[in-house]
Amino acid sequence: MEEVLTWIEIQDNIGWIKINREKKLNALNRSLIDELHDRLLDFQKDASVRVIILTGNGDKAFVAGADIAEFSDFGPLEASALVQHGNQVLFDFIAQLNKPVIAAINGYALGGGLELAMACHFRIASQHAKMGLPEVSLGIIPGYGGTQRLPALIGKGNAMEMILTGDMIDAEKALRLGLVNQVVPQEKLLETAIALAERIMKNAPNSLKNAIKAINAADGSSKGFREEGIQFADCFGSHDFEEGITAFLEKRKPKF
Ligand code: CO8
Repeated sequence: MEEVLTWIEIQDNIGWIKINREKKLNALNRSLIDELHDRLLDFQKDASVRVIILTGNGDKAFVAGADIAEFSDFGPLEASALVQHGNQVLFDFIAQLNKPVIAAINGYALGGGLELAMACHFRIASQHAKMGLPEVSLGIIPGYGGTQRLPALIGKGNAMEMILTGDMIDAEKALRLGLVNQVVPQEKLLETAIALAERIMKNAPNSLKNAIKAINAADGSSKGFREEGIQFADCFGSHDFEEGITAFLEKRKPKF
């Protein structure tokens, strides 16, 4: 039987999606990406859903990144195809969805996991959440919009520091930088997300749709996203990529 990677529910006009791959810290593989797309599409079509809340199962991880094992032997063409597919059906799809999406970050949001949270329209983090874009430690760069959405949220200088060091930051620092909207204790995470959804749902759905479109237009041109795709694919096939990925899979530090 196929693994069920997401759990959904509609309650009081809120569409809930919980990512359910806890043993792998909810790492995003292609099946999970496709399943998330289908769930989001259903919620987009369902008029009873006014706001969507996306969270991870368990209290350890929202999403610890793209599934490293899945792309470990990829060359530039396969990497480019996977990342383009993911961007189209999930990351850009969420960013452009006509209903607000709130990420409730219940733990690690790393690499593709932070990129997923950044594609959402709001981010609420639990106090113990850790965020970062550690791709450079694997010999690649962010490919799911991170090089574009992070500077838009926290400014170019702060984004340079996070992406080039690959360091994780805690929730309080993420709040100071403007990466998340609120930080709350883990046990209050979902109720805080619901409270935000309720404030939003008081407003006109058509206005929310149009406001999302207009705010997204402030992101600048698509040139940056295109360049990210080119540089991302270029990393695959390099010696650094081989060493970075092999080191992760062998549970050791890479030697660059
Ligand atoms: N991919 C695959 N498996 C993962 C991932 C991941 N991103 N993260 C965790 N896991 C797995 C571990 O391998 C482990 O599996 P197993 O039990 O079978 O050995 C299980 O989840 C539990 O993880 P750990 O034992 O490592 O848990 P720890 O508490 O010791 O550490 C960390 C938690 C610090 C979060 C650690 O798991 C970690 O560093 N994970 C990787 C974080 C990372 O580098 N993320 C970025 C990935 S690259 C990416 O997102 C690129 C996006 C661009 C597009 C790519 C498309 C081609």
